[in-house]
Amino acid sequence: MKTRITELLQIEYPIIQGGMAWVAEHNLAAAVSQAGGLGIIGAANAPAEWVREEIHKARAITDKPIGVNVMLLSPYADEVARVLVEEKIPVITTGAGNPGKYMEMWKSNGSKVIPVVASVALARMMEKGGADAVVAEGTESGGHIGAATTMTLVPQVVDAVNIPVIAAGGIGDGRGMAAALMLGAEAVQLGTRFVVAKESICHQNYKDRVIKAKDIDSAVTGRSHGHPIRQLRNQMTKEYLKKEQEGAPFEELELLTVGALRNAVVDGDVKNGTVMAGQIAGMIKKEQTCMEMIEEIMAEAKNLLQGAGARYE
Ligand code: TUI
Repeated sequence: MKTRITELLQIEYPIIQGGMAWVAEHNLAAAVSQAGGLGIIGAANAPAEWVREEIHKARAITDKPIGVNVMLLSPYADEVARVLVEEKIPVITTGAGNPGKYMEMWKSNGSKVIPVVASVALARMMEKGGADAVVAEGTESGGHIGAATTMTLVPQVVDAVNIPVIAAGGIGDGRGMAAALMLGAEAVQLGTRFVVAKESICHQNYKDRVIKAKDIDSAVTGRSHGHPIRQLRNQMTKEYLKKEQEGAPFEELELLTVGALRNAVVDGDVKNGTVMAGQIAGMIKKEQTCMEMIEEIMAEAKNLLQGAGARYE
């Protein structure tokens, strides 16, 4: 399956792995790239030297291209941005903000830059600023989210820009991928499905919680202070949402979540930790290797797309 994204990124399949904080480290990224997709190391809130080491470790596993996601709210974003130049990273995605100030530095170094956007306005601005593609991420996603759904955002972004669009949010299998391509996307980005990959270093408790999740098991915290985060319901979200309803200040709410994502991903505290996952978690039923996931998704999507014309005559 060739699209402008497979050509641009020099990958076999138009499947990209999301840059999930703590989860998207070198083992997962290398496995996704080795399987023909694009693996991404998530810089999240990590210091630049951690990112550099992860890049080196991933390169020791695979010769295939690997990308890095820069989380723009990170206090280390400037340092990470420079490390990506030094390491000549072929593909850079960004999240949770506007990467405008880094664009020239990255582009002139030969990187392909792909901002994650949650609105048509930012997609247009990114195209003007020289982005090679955008990820249009719907509110079904896990973690930090925008307001529009994938179903509504993707076709509106596709209509608004000429650069290729990658769909994200609520996509977990070949049906979702086929649907996204029908909306005009030229690749998909998956996060939650890869959380439960065999190569994912995520704690087994976290993987089990994703696998056991039902369709309406996620909650969104932080709406009151403008940083909405989708995660699976637990004791922590219950307390957080209660406090939010009572009008607790940001500082008090933040106390509940300091280190909480690490506690869930690394230590397996799925009760009081932050279990970020998208709405598609309810459909994810088993651990598989990244290769098995990608091959299954591609086979299903191809089959659906080939039959799509004939089925509704
Ligand atoms: O960035 C994400 N998802 C994330 S980042 C993250 S890190 C974190 N860790 C612990 C606690 C809190 C956060 C977890 N999940 N997705 C990409 C994304 N970007 N989704 C939405 C946006 C976005 C939203 C607003 C991008 C730009 C924007 O406005 C830009 C502007 O400033 O105009």
